[in-house]
Amino acid sequence: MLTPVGRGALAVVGLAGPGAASMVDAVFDPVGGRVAERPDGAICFGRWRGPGAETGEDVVVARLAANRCEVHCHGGRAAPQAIIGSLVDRGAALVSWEAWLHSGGHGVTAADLARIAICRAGGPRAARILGRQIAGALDRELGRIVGLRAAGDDRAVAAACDRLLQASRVGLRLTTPWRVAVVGPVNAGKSSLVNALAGHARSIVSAVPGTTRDLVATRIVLDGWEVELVDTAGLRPVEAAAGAERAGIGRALAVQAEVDLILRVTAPGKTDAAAGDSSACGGSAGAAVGAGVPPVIDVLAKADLRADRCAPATAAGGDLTAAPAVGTQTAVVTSAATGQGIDRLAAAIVAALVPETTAAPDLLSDAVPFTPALVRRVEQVSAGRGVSPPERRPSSARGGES
Ligand SMILES: Nc1nc2c(ncn2[C@@H]2O[C@H](COP(=O)(O)OP(=O)(O)OP(=O)(O)O)[C@@H](O)[C@H]2O)c(=O)[nH]1
Ligand SMILES: [Mg+2]
Repeated sequence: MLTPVGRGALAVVGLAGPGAASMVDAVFDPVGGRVAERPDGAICFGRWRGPGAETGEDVVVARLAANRCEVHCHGGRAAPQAIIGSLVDRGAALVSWEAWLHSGGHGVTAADLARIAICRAGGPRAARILGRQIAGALDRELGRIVGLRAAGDDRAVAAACDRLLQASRVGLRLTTPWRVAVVGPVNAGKSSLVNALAGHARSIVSAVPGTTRDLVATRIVLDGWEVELVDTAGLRPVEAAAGAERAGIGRALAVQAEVDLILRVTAPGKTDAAAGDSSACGGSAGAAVGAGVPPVIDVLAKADLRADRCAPATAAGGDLTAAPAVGTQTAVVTSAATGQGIDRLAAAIVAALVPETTAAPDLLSDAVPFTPALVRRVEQVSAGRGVSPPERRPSSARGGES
């Protein structure tokens, strides 16, 4: 089945392999002639026969070729499953939709892989980049680099490969969200901050310190990029916490090593020392995303309560309206209560996670490797080992599609 499972207006079942059109004719009564006798590209309306005389389903069959058809039926589960069942009864084998996309008779190109990846794209920016790879950007660039190698232009090969490998940092994250941990002392306003960024009440907020006990993940899209915010249990000396809260603090500390960025939240009256173990945050301001240790953005929350406490931030960062740079001591001042600074924080998160968006916009506007195998292919070309030929799959016999 080529369409997502679930309720929908339409479902599409694909059938590929020798005799696909004839197999369809065995269970389908078309208006205007058998599918096997129609030209390629024919659209055939008719009735897919059910088990009884009165049963069946009105469908549209697209004959792509004698060995490749699509059956377009009603959405939901029952109609496509009945159609798939009748084809399997006649000998069709089920294959995954990914295998179907690869069954056109050619090898695995970057465009083929992008067609699969785009189904899992996180946000419009990722979809746009993968759309360009579907249109052939990466295949063309790999071909061009192989040509440069053949012409002996090693310097141009190195430059082109470097560009691709730089772009792959973002490319490898197009189908998995960037992860951002929100950490800090109990009651600092972490959950409120997550809710303000998400625009809905995802995490429980309360005045009781130690409310959040477990990791709470929330996926949002910031400036077109998919980001997973991970709310954590507030940090306080573990001897002050017991049971589930203590376990939660352990998870809050551990997750910081696994994320791309840390938001270190403090509230008025909470110094770093009061944070209990803020040094255990693990991150370091100034580190680049992806360099091993996650970088940190300091967030001074509850700005509405800190009327006379903005001075240190101003002194450290100067203009409070300016977007802060990761790597400086500048903190972002926010208030979940009034919305102050939330947009600025969102911009700072994107700038830290994907600095390429502004620093090197051209890097992502053309060929971008987006799977580890594609990155390896670039590395092979860069090392002078050429491009491995596309994998070829054995052509299956008759194949129904699931
Ligand atoms: N005035 C004001 N109060 C806030 C703000 N953000 C949070 N609070 C309040 O501070 C208290 C704690 O907020 P939470 O968001 O639950 O804090 P937390 O850091 O997640 O707390 P724990 O999960 O217990 O570690 C709640 O009473 C919130 O209503 C803010 O920007 N301004
Ligand atoms: Mg909380």
